[in-house]
Amino acid sequence: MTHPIIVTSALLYANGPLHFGHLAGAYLPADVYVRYLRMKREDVLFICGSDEYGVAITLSADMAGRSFQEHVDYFHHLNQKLFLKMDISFDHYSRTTWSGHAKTVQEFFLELYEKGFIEEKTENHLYSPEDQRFLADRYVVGICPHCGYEQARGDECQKCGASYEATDLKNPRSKMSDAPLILKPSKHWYYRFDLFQQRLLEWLEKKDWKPSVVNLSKQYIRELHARSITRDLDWGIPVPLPEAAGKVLYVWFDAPIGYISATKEWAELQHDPDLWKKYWLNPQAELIHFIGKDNIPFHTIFFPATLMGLDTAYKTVDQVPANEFFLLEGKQFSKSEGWYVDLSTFLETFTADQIRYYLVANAPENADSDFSWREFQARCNNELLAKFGNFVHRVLVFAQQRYQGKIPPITLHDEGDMQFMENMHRCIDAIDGAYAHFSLRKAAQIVMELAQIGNVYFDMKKPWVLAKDLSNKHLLDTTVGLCLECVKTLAFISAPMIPSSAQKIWAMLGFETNLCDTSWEEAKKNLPVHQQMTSPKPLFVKIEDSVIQVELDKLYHQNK
Ligand code: B3M
Ligand code: ZN
Repeated sequence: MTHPIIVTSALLYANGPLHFGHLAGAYLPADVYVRYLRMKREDVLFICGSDEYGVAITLSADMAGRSFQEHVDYFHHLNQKLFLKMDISFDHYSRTTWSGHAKTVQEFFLELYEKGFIEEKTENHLYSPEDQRFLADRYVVGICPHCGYEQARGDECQKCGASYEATDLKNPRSKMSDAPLILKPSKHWYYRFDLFQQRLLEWLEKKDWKPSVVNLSKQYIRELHARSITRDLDWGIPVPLPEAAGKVLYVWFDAPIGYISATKEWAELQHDPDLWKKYWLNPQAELIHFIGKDNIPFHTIFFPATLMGLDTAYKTVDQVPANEFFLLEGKQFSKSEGWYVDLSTFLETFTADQIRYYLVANAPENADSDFSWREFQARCNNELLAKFGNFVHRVLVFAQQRYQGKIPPITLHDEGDMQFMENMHRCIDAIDGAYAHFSLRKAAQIVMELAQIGNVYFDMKKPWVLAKDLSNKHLLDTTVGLCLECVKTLAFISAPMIPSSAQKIWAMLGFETNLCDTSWEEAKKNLPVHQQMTSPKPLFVKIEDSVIQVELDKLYHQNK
């Protein structure tokens, strides 16, 4: 154990169901990494929760005909269930409507306000008399002030690319009701991010992040200015000032603080209310934020700058393994356009490990990647089933038939045997490095490489031929013994990515413990000779073309 590590995944907006794009971006990479750290015996805490405030929630609730609280309750519980089904092993999944979150956020706000980092300004904002509400940029359309395009968005024009304030739009209208908007003065509170520019630049210099993350962060630091952290909304954390009635804190001010409040809630559940400090008030601790690329500035600039304004020295982020976007058959996921795969329905036909493997092997680490039904089928059939599952099953079945399921001793070592054992240890060390550096694609390649090495060894040694001549007993023992060592090694190295299948292998090898709680160091330890294994069962089933065709028809049918 080296130092406390806190891993967070982006708090998921509670206004829609979890989908593959979310999993590929911020949740599965984090879960694989945390499972690996647990096997390395690290002190790691995995924190997440539902992000339940913000104008996106209010509009989604209005469209669903639910109250805001009913709406976030529905999706908070639905997504908790989906994360469980996907084996995403958070230590705590919180939510930003829990009372302790508002308390922490308001404490932060008041301290920053009293220290002079927050200033008040009254400016004109776009107001809909018909809806009787101010509208955020994303809900405004109008005529682009630069090119006259009539459907320009509130913050930038899709046609000429110009960016501007929503108040610069001509003939601004509500995106939902098309109601005309007027300019109305409103007081808001602005955080002086610009005061932290130098400190952020020096802080960023020491980071060894992906160039895409560093470059985007530097761009935001260069353009830092005071930004409004309050909104005219009737859903959010109230601004804790007497003159701020009706104002709430901007969701991106409160949500990242949710990582801290969620850890406090977790500590209370451990009956040790100060336990959170080991992760957040400890300079030796390590903080890792798993996010999608659209959330980078909020995690590398705005949240750290918020913490830098406080007297207490809170941990600021050490690693930001931000992923690119994950598309569906080449297009962005879109619930509203019916371009999505319903995860609950998906899990009625396929397994969590099948999609986990596919998303790991196809992770959008340095470029957008794509979910293709045909490729999903190919990966599951040609790799998971034909290479990995087939090797495990044929070895366990042979050992069951020839040795009544007892693990034979490894005695002889010819050149091929030594090479096989060395390959196992090489793959263990290689995947150790891949997991440690968030390289999921490489990790998946290593698992399949070792499975293939196992298949080649099994076919070369031909144990079914050796078994015909009793004088080959020691040779046969070694062949089967080494193949079982390879099966065990595959279970270890695949456990972070396909935990359910790895656990099944571990149980079939005769272990009654939880593989994911077993030390990584055990991976190179030989199996106990004569240990009784259990009867082998296939790990995966073949995905037929007809099944995929049904899914493709469903996708194109639901796409409006
Ligand atoms: N809910 C954005 C998103 O879901 C936001 C993340 C908050 S992390 C503090 O993409
Ligand atoms: Zn324009």
